[in-house]
Amino acid sequence: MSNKALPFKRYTVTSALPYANGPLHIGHLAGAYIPADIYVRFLRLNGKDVVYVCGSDEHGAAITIKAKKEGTTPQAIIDKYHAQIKASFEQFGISFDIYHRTSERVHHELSQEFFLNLYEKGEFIEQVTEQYYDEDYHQFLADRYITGTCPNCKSEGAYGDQCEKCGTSLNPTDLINPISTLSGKPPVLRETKHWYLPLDKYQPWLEQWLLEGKRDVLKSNVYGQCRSWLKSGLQPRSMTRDLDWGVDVPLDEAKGKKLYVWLDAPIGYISATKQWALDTGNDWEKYWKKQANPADNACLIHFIGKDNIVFHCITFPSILHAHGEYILPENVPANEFLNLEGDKLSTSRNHAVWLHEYLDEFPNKQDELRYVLTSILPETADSEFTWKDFQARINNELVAILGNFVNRVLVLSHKYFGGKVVVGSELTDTDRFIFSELARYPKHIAGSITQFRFREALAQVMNVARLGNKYLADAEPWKLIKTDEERVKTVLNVSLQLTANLAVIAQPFLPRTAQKMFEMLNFEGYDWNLAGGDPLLPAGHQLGEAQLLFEKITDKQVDVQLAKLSNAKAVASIQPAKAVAEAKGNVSFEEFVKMDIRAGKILAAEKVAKTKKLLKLTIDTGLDQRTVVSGIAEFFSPEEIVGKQVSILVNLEPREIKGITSQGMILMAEDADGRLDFVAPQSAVQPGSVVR
Ligand code: B3M
Ligand code: ZN
Repeated sequence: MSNKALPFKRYTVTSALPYANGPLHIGHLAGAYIPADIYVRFLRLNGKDVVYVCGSDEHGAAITIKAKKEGTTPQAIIDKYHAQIKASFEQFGISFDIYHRTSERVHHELSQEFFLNLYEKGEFIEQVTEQYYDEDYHQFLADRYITGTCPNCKSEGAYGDQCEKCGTSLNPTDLINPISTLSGKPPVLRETKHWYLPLDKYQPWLEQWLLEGKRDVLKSNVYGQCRSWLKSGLQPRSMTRDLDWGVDVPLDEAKGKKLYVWLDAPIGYISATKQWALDTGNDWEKYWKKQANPADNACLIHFIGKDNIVFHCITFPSILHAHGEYILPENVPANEFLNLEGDKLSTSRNHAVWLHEYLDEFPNKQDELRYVLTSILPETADSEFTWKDFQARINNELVAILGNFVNRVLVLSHKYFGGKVVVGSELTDTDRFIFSELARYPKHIAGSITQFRFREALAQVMNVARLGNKYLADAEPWKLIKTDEERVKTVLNVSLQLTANLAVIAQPFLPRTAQKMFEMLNFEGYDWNLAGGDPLLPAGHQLGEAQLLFEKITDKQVDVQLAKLSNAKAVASIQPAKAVAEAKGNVSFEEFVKMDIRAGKILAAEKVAKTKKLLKLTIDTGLDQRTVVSGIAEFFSPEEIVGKQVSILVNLEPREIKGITSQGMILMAEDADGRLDFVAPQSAVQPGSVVR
């Protein structure tokens, strides 16, 4: 890899710290994690000294609001979600060097050190102001606890720190018609002292460093946002809050106050690096501090979603700049948002594909999700995930192109030449064309990656697979083997070299798949520069076993996922939820299996005379035809239920009801209003089928 494309020898790469207040979904992955992971894997393959850090953001109103909602403590929330998020990332294979958390002591200390550094330099403006206070709850309101109308775009529901509609960063007092989310009432103003970062003072510096210096560096969506903020003029921003959750402000006169979460959270990148260095015997300062010789400075890259641009391009760099000892970000490749099936992803409405659920439901299909999400990354505009598209990309691209090609090459090599790499007759023009393409692609892909164009980079990797597929299909070695074995040797040799190249360049995108390809080829290609050079597999080289790389996604799998989403929608629309019957005590498995529940079918139904609620049913249980008296007459007429499937407990002691012997019980669901519905198989099953 040329030094021009990757001029630094050391890289510090960060992905936004997710709030530990909920599980990860595909929107997170597509925003800040998959792109960063591709980039980092690419850097490592190029021999760069990289640290890739992330961790849970455990402060701020995002956490306290969630704790309040779940009726628990902030500590319980962060412990629960930190563990879950960390496990999901690990299982999915995001290759952080450390996944840290901001509740750790090392983080609190470093954040306080930053604050004191700026404080002692006299950077902060100290100001007593009137801030919103909730009189019912006896507390000052964090920005996120106040909503109102955005002064900029006039949309409702803007928060005290930011309008999510237009992205403008706000102060609570900017909001029109503010409301406390605690009491639901308009808050009152009270005096309180805070420490402000003078962003207005840094404005000239920011204009130079960011607007001039990064004009051709930042992605246009990022640059555009920065320009418009600077154009509207920056205001001092308070770095402290009246809150009871967060990092203590390290000043005696600020007892009970906490650091603003957007002061401490980005410092979380540094404290994570510190902890990693401590764990591994590294020097963290090499990754964050200005070096004696500027040529030795690390290259700092922040991967984030678009709602975090202002904090990573303006606030945090201003803090680093004011501190003075730290490097500044070289780039902030923020992505736009990913939508899902025609709608915004939403945690509260449960309109999401949750990573932990995906990992459970599609075991060992991490690369498949990586592939699909990389193909649709919202790099320049919002993009959309649909399950149909997920299926199509896997079946038509991964299975049909990449998987199919690699499998055929390996299977044929084993079949014709005992799994050995063989050399045949001289190269034809077509063969030479393949090699010249192989020499060209790695540079192009590297160029796309270093410009953060991951979709384009992946498309090129797939073009190499397409090239191989076409080459093989045109050469038809399976026919040629009868007439020209020498030519088949060459064709398979070229195909194997192509496969080896493909494995090398696929690594950043499809790490598990590339690893499988290495196993099949009995070859290790952990160096990007191997691709496009001399043939990778020498004559006589013994290959490994052929394995299948991918399998098709079925219509059924897609339907299950779509049904899940529409269920979630249905559930979200039922509100407020009615009380649910209290849980009963546990039963043992042995007790449970004593229940003999079968699928049955209603053969006949009639009202039980002189009752309002009872129907007499004749049921085909598969074992026999029997009579059951059921209290469902208020909800179902006899006519409408004849022929219906049911679940029936067949070994319930027979009981006399209104002079009729009832032999068993039909299972019904009953909601809080007492409404009943049948609990029965969704498609026709044979009567007598066991329900368990
Ligand atoms: N915790 C995540 C978010 O806005 C926020 C990022 C912090 S990065 C230092 O979703
Ligand atoms: Zn707005």
